[in-house]
Amino acid sequence: MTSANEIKYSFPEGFWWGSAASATQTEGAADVDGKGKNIWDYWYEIEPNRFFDGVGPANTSQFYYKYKEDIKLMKEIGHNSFRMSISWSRLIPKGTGEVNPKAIEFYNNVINEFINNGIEPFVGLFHFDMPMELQKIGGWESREVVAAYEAFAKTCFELFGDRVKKWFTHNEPIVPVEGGYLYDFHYPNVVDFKKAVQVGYHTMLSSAKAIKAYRELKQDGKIGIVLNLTPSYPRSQNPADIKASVIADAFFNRSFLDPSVKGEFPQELLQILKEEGLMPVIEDGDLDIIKNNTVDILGVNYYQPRRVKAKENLPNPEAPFLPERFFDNYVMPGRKMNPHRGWEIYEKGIYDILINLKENYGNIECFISENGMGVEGEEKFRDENGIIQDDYRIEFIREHLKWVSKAIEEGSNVKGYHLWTFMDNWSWTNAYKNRYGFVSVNLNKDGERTIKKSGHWFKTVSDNNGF
Ligand code: BGP
Repeated sequence: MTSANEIKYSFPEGFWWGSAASATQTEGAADVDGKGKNIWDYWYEIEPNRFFDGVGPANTSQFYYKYKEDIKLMKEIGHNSFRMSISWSRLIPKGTGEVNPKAIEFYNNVINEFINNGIEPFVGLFHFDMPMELQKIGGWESREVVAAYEAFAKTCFELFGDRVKKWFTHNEPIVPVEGGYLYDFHYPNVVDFKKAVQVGYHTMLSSAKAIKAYRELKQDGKIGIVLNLTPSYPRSQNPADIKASVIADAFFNRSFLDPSVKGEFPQELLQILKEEGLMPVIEDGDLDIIKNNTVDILGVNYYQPRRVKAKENLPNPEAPFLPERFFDNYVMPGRKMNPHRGWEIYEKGIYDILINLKENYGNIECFISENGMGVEGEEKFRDENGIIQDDYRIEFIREHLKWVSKAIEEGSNVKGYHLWTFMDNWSWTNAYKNRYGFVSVNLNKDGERTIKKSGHWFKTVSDNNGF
């Protein structure tokens, strides 16, 4: 173990060390104890070919059965906090109406197990997993679904809010917009910008409504949202490149960040939507709800930067409207890559985000809610003692934490670091291709768990509150 005087980067007392995961990606038991179907269960049924190696969400990593063992392992690797999500279609199988008693029992057991092990559960309400019955009536396109979500959120607060003191309305709400309505990587696989805008708007409204409901219950906790803030770097300081990056930022970051923290949408975005006739349907009173119900706390997911440049060619005026009408993605020569996921690794991005929050968003309380590295074929790094020697992951985390530490020195209000993810899990259409965990999951041996080298390393970091 590193001794205290060797600690070069130390973190503020009470720093949150842990990881994050989501229900659909870890629980398994997708068709058990009354759980309803969500869009992932359904999409896999009709198009299994869309998923890596044809592996679907039915079993994932079996957290439903193994949660005790998993929470014990979390404790073993130094977690003091962990973000999970509640599966809407497990708790309320049809999305509205009847609540599933088996799900109440399961989530009560899980939350209690966390608390008994000294790990604070942070709980998310929506992590890409729309109940199928609600998708049938339009999912986030529909105002009825906003009402259903508000009722679901309230049910969760009432059932679990006595013990859960950190809630998150959504995880990366831009992703279902991108995946489901622009770029065809989530069900319902629609490519339609107008619908995308309505979906984004309804999601944002639902977040504000859940926050309002939470505050009305006076439960004495904090409520926030988790956003994937992907800094938009221009290729150059040429005004055309800068303009491209400002627009990309407005579409992909500020679309949710500004209303969540400041209660209003960015002007740059509104202007484009108005000019293009793409404004969503907004009902009377909505904007006040958004204005008056901003977040207490922000989760920041950071994996990669976005690099952009001014458009090289005029867009085809007949082609479907996509944000890329205003910029091209820029492939920077010599960028550092994670080839398995195809994502650039740029550690300083995490610092840039935190400084942006400090300077332009009132230094809102925040934490790194996801950061991590998915690697294919990790079995080849397993040593003779059965431990995966994932030194690349340790380096990845360490290099990001150095920048987090620098941001703290400069006054950032960042309170913790959660890795994506605790154990290898099912990554949506990538299924089990890339492994992200501190703990490996052997799918051929009933999901056997083994702590990787990074998990052991993380324990020392957490114990020393630094490295
Ligand atoms: C985030 C999601 C996670 C997780 C992670 C890794 O966008 O919140 O659910 O999956 O990314 O990405 P992927 O699984 O696509 O490799």
